[in-house]
Amino acid sequence: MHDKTLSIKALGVFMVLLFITAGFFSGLAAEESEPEEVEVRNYKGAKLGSVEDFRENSIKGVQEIDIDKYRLKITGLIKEDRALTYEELQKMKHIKKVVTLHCVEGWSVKALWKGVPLKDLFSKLKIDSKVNTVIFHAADGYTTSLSMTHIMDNNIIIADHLNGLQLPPEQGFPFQLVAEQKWGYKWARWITKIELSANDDYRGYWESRGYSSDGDYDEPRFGN
Ligand SMILES: Nc1nc2c(c(=O)[nH]1)N[C@H]1C(S)=C(S)[C@@H](COP(=O)(O)O)O[C@H]1N2
Ligand SMILES: [Mo]
Repeated sequence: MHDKTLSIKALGVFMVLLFITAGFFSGLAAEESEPEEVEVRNYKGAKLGSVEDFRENSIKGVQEIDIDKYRLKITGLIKEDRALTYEELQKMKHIKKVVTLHCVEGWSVKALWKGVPLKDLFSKLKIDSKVNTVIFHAADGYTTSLSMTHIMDNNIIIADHLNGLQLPPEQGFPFQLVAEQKWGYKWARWITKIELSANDDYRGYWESRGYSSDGDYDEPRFGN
């Protein structure tokens, strides 16, 4: 009888110690793992939409970019072509903006974008003074363009972060053009090449299929 209570007590002590050690190690494991990235939904008083609110509508589906092989090419009417790595672009000055993307399909999402101003990228290059149009080429063969004036006047960025998260593949990882004031089809995703051009008649993928080349979302979507 006496022996039995002793061994029950010993077992009890053993169990308590086991729980304490297990707790200690799981605590350690929790501390070591990376804190989860949390999406920003409010920014300086602005209520933001969610990454979940975008509707995937790309011409060839989501593109998976191998970031080690990725280069952002800058070409066209410049003295020397450039090919920038993701790392080089991460080191450049980034700015944040709250901008709403409006798709012609009728949905829109307000989000916090962070990225590199094209002005800064271009200031490092010897660009021909004839350049008036910037053409964006994407990994899926998609193209669109903005006027150089629109880019400079609005300090247009290529975003690598959305609502505080690294840009998800669906939204164009590694870079999406934040074409503020323009319809969604101007917001090139998966940008691989920026071409400096003097052809202000250039029409990209949707523009050559009837959508406005100006693409101002407060104006009719079809025409010019
Ligand atoms: N490369 C590429 N970019 C693209 C498209 C596309 O098909 N391919 N679709 C455009 C259209 S029509 C819209 S509305 C937006 C949607 O961007 P989002 O997924 O970030 O909302 O991407 C634009 N950029
Ligand atoms: Mo769109």
